Amino acid sequence: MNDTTKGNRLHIAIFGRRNVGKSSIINALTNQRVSIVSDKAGTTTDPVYKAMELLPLGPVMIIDTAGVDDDEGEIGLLRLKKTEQIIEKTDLAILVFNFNVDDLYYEKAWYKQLRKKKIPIIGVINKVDNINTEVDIYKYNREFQIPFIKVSALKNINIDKLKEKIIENSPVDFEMPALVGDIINKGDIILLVAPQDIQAPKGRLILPQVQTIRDLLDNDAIVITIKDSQLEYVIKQMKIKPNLVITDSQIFNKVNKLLPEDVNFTSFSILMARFKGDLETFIQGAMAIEKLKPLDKVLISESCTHHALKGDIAREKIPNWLREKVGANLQITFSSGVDFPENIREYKLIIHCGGCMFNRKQMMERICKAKSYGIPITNYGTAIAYMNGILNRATEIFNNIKKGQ
Ligand SMILES: Nc1nc2c(ncn2[C@@H]2O[C@H](COP(=O)(O)OP(=O)(O)OP(=O)(O)O)[C@@H](O)[C@H]2O)c(=O)[nH]1
Ligand SMILES: [Mg+2]
Repeated sequence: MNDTTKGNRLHIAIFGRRNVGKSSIINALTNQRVSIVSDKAGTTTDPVYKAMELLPLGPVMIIDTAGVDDDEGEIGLLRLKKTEQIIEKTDLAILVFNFNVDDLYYEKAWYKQLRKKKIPIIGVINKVDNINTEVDIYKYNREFQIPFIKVSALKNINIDKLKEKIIENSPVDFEMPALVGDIINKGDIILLVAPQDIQAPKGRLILPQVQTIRDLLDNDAIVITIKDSQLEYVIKQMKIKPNLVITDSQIFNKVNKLLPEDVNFTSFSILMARFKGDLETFIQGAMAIEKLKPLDKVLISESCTHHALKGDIAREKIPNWLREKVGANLQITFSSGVDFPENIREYKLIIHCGGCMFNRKQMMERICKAKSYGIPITNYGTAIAYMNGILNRATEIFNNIKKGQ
């Protein structure tokens, strides 16, 4: 990291000649009017910073810059210097090309500079809505060893694909949302329900449980961990109500019935949905269960390869619940580990595990892929909550968090 003040927030800077549509691309990516757009060359003169939540990626800093060909006169050179300084802060660069420019002098110069700093670059050929013939992508591939994507910021063509490329090419360690620390207060009493059944690994807790306990303790909560068989007793004995109950998703229904209605409650898997993925997308994805038809194809995907035991959540429980709801002939396919189908078009829904063995980037790549094909995606816990009719209750706790934090 070359700038300690920026933390882990992914800095995405956008470079290119005047008028190629840099500001328009930023507006399309963010779905907001962050930067001024006009057909006058040289509209953006100073770098424009926008800290924001780039869904489904998470918190990023997007930086718009002045045209790299705006180098005439004293002011031009000063402007260029400012743009060059941005390189120091850039984790990922978007280099925008004008398809009808043959002399790629500026692009090559910037490509070299960024390469020298080992900054990942995505080549964007904008304004494809204006092109009648196919863009000769070989022309670019010969000169630049970077991925290219053709987009139209104006017509919103391939902007989702560009987000996918951003995730694919970004460094792994960008900022992650909190696991649980931001939805609790210091001193809160948090009850964890962790069934130690046949699925539980011998002699230890599973990773989402361990991570949740650690994050709760780091945030000065009081953590009580119990088995589901003890829940009724514990609730009766407790003089004060727990501020939050976090349960294993497989016993969602049971816990829901045992808990008084005014006790907040969610699951480890729903915490993971936000931590590793995108809770909002997963909620929308779970709702797609309602629209499934009896012969539809569903993909159930898990990030680790483990031997499935009797009553396995992915291989047995979720398929049984789905078939009960939709019909016995629902086509269910499984994938595990890094092995994710190339072609996902055929699926009407993807149900993913919490991704505790994945980093956020890996999980995000899958979410973005699903989104760019328009395929709903959710995770185990979110789907189970939905099938049990308790998704609202299980996600209510997140409603109060300030957006973009
Ligand atoms: N047809 C078409 N026009 C576009 C597209 N993207 C941007 N434009 C237009 O191109 C012009 C320049 O767009 P800007 O986004 O201001 O370009 P810029 O690269 O930020 O320009 P400077 O700030 O001057 O360096 C505007 O008139 C936009 O409406 C696109 O995808 N298709
Ligand atoms: Mg601009």
